[in-house]
Amino acid sequence: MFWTKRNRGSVIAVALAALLVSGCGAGANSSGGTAQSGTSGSGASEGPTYSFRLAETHPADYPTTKGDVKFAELVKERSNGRITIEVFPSAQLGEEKAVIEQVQLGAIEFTRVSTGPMAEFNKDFGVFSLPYIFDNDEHVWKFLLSDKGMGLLDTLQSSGLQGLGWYSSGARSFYSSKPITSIEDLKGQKIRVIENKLNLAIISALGASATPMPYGEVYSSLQTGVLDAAENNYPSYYSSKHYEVAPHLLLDRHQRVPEVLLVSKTVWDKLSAEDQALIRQAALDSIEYQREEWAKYEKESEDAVRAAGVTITEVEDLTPWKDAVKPVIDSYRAEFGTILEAIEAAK
Ligand code: GTR
Repeated sequence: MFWTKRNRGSVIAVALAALLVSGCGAGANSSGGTAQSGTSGSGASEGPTYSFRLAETHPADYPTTKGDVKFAELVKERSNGRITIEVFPSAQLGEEKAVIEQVQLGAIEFTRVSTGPMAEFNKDFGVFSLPYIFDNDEHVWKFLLSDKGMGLLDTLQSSGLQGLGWYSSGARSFYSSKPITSIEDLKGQKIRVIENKLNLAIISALGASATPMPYGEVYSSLQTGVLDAAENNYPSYYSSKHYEVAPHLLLDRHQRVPEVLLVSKTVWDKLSAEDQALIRQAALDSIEYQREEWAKYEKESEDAVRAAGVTITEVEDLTPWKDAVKPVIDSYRAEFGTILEAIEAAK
């Protein structure tokens, strides 16, 4: 795991690139393109040319990255090659929190991130970190595709971002370098969480100690004992190889934190209404493909970690878990009132 070092270099490179292009329109490269005359044609192949970048934390074979690539292909195809989006996988452009900041500035144009770190950038997005608010993935998707769910993508404008679509991310469970088979076993463990304040409250309600940390640092921290445990879905547990250093998985499925595809509002506002519609539709049309890829990889990764000898304990009774985190949910109920009601109604 050499991500951190490599990322530092990339972040500097990104910042420099941002300075260089800041004079020519939010990273948009109108290389020889002329503004659309608006007199004829469908518009898709007319107008400025753009070459954008999309930052992705996962490697190329991961379902979110495949979704990003599908999205980029649709945009390229439908604009007749005028708008290209290059996907940078494996956190080449930085860890999620830093990338979101760069996207807010317009230095990186697009990204796919978890809604977990987004909670620190837009308060409504914190709702997804509340534990046990969704029964299953079907429930998640019924909410995401509802008016309220799709409306959340637009509320990001006040945070300098525009949401384009949602991707699947399954359920998150705890895994540790020490045997864990019950809620009691988590007590006192140092657990890595995605960097947001809700996660701190949740982990402390479970009697453990939360360590917020970028994803790329978790493997080595588990290996060296800086952390005892972490939490994630099967695909990330497998793809990051965390199972090698934390081979005890406790399936409590405490969170279902969807993924979101974002564009910088600075970039978005410079696009024509036609290009915005084209990009938005391409994002929506990539969702089904990502969900299929997700379902396949979720199964593959579960099989792979089982085959690798991971100890997997299914939590039979979630009552003590739900009781432990209830005060956290209650303390956020007023803040997320109408969103929580919509989530409830989507059951
Ligand atoms: C994964 C998610 C990533 C990242 C990671 C984490 O499930 O797909 O975007 O947020 O979790 O725990 O940092």
